[in-house]
Amino acid sequence: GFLLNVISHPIFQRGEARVSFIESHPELFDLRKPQDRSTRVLNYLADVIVNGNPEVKKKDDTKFFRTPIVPPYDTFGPYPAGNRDRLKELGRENFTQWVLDQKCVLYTDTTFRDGHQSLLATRVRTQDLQKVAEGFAKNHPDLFSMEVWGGATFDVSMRFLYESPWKRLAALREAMPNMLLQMLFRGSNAVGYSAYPDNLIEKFVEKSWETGIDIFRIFDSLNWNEAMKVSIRAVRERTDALCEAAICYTGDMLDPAKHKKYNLQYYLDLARQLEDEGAHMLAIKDMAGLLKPLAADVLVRELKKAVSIPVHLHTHDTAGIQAATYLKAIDAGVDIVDCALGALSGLTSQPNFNSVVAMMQGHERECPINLSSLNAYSNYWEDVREYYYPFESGMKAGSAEVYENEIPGGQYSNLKPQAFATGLGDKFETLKKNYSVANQLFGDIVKVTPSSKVVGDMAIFMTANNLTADDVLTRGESLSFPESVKELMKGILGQPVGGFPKDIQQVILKGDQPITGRPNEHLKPIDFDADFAAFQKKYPLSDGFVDYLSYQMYPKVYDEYYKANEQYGDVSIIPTPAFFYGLKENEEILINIEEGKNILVRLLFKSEPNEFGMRTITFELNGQSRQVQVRDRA
Ligand code: BTN
Ligand code: 3PY
Ligand code: ZN
Repeated sequence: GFLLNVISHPIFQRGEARVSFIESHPELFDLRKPQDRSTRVLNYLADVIVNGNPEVKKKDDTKFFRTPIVPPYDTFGPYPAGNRDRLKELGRENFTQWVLDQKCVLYTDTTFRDGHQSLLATRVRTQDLQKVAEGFAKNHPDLFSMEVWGGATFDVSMRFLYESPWKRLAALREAMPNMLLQMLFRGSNAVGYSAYPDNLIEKFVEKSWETGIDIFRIFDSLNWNEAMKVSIRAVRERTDALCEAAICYTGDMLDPAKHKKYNLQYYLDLARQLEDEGAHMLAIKDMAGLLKPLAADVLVRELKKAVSIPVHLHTHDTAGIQAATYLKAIDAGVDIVDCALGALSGLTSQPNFNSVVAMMQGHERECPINLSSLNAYSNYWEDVREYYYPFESGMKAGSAEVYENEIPGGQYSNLKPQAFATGLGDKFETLKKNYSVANQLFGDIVKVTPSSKVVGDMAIFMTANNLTADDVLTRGESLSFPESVKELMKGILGQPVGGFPKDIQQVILKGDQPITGRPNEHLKPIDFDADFAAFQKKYPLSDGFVDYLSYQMYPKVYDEYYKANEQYGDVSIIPTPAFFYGLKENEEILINIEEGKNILVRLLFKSEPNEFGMRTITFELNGQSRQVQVRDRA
């Protein structure tokens, strides 16, 4: 067995094995047969049953889950034509003209991306999306688009769910061939938190398109258009997808005390530049939900005059009044608005799709949408949402406080657990206040991933060390600031309008010189041939080039994801309750292990730990008894 392991190892087969090879590969001594899929699934379940899923901090054993009901649809029938068919037929320019010609307002459904990113810390798993994807595409082909990918979904799916973001996209692409699939792209930060070489950005755009993206919503976290040019050009020149460039909305345009930097003229200038740069559509990205109804009226009306591309409005309902913003924007001529299905809407998520459809009944721009069908899908999500209870933010009502702290919806649901993780659970109020103090220290910047994360890091740092803004400025020399804060001040995330305040920059950089050009310019282009080959050597079981891109974005996260997959196989097939909470004694689940092959797993018995701390878990697998040994790490 041992010899067989050695000679079948790729390193040995390439003739590169030395004695140290054997020492450094303890898995060669694993003399068990290669494990099949069901065995690895049992290993995963046994581990969760004994040790819990590390992501579930507080398990509620009294929780009862209803079975979510997938609304009926014609399984064998064809897909009705949707906007993806229209885009293919008309081409990009004629398609956007078609959008402009529509009298009725169009809708993007964000449930599959921003909805759960903003309410459930991005934890929704592929299978819960996939179950309703085909039916939704068949029942609602009249939507403008579905936002399904990008933003935080990319790393969270690998980091916490051990799922491939690329497989998720491919699965949704297959299930929704008639719908436009949209992603959120952070310009020169792609789906990461830092600047990447231009040729990596280009490759990422290309592969995302090939895997299924039809619309790239591109933004820069400081509204620095310079940083968006490479990705805008990549979408235009390397794909047939639509390039939707975003202006991020912050502050309060109509408040004379606040609008020194971020006023109407500022937004109009940005928008015109993006149109000149080649954007097919313009997004107003109101990531924190600060665009009030009266401001929306002015902003949309003026943008519609300033540019001749469709205007797409995105907001978060954190304060609770964003349906009013939509009504004003629709009256002012906005072309498309972003909504999330009822059960995943509201609060830090998008406005309620179902209710917005009802609001529009009788309006001259009403778009015919089957509301009772939407309600059935909302009910599905209401039940699915229960599975994810550990990831709820605890926010119970809308809050006008957002106008002060300006925390983006997608960040809010993460900040609370982050506060608890850093021991600041009881200082959340102070943390929120410090978020706005940190923002002012940085010169009042646009706050959206990744700049929002830096403001959050600074706020945590100040809260943990009991620092005021004055302390930072006067005693800063002796403080060691978080790495992300140093990078922001150095210019690694780009330039805000007017630059960073010199005093804080000096205090934080301590003599290190900031850059003012594009950070990506200083990064060496990747040699894809050599680098990809090295990746394949290190990760022989990867999914190839797309996984290589994941690795480039998040090397450590990818490495852990890869190891989890080696150990447990593809855990995305495990039903969500079992994935997070394991099984109760005598509970039985059905797992679709591959196309057309199901296994039935029942937990029979969990033993006490033996003298070595190992527990024996006894399952019934398709009626046969199977035992798995697991170390109890408690
Ligand atoms: C790792 O982070 O070590 C690899 C990922 C494996 C995580 C799973 S989640 C359920 C089970 N319990 C654990 O503590 N680890 C595995
Ligand atoms: C992200 O980049 O993940 C966002 O949702 C920003 O709003
Ligand atoms: Zn958003």
